Amino acid sequence: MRKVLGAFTALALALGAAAFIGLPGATAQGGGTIEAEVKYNGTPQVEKLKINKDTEKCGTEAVIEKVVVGGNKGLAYVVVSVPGAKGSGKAVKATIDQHGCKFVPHVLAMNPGDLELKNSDDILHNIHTYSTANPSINKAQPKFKKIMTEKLEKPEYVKLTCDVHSWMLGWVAVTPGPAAVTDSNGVAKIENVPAGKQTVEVWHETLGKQTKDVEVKAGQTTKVSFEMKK
Ligand SMILES: [Cu+2]
Repeated sequence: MRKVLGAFTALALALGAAAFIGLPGATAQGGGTIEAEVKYNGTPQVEKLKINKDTEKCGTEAVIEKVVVGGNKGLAYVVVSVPGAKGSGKAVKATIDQHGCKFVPHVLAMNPGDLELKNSDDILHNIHTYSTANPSINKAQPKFKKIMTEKLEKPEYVKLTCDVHSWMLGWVAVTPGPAAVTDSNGVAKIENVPAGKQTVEVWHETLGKQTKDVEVKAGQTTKVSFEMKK
């Protein structure tokens, strides 16, 4: 019996090693990759605001990134998610920082669970969320409180502000399935999406939401493109 168990363990270890180094056929859960490209045909909307509060940490100018358009008309800060692929992939610890009196990143995608809020500014901030599915949060985060953890357990696009610094604005997308946020070229990649028919949802803070159906194939990249309109 011991010998059989030993052989079984050796086989399990070998399989584990194959998965680890990514041999063909060892793709996690037989999933595929979705690569979404989001474009915007309008003009970027980035506002600059003079500030005179906590200037030693915040600087004297705040940049409000409403519509950020990069190379090739790519739209940044779009949340791309696959709501139907619930429970796939592994949960990652979601962290948002308050740095230079800005929420960093400006848009964060996470699965339902804990959101870690960091204060690396050494000044008082205040976490104020405008949520409806999740309980609304309105809590001071003094400079000595470097990290706070809050629960966001229901899928929702949550607006995040600070009552101390009126210009501070961030978004937390709590998505049931895997998600990613587009980069400055308007591209986001989601890996390990279960093969089969999936609906891809894109959401932007001022331009709204769109969906498209795609067919995901194991071990392959499925490309999908969106154009957001005003
Ligand atoms: Cu603040």
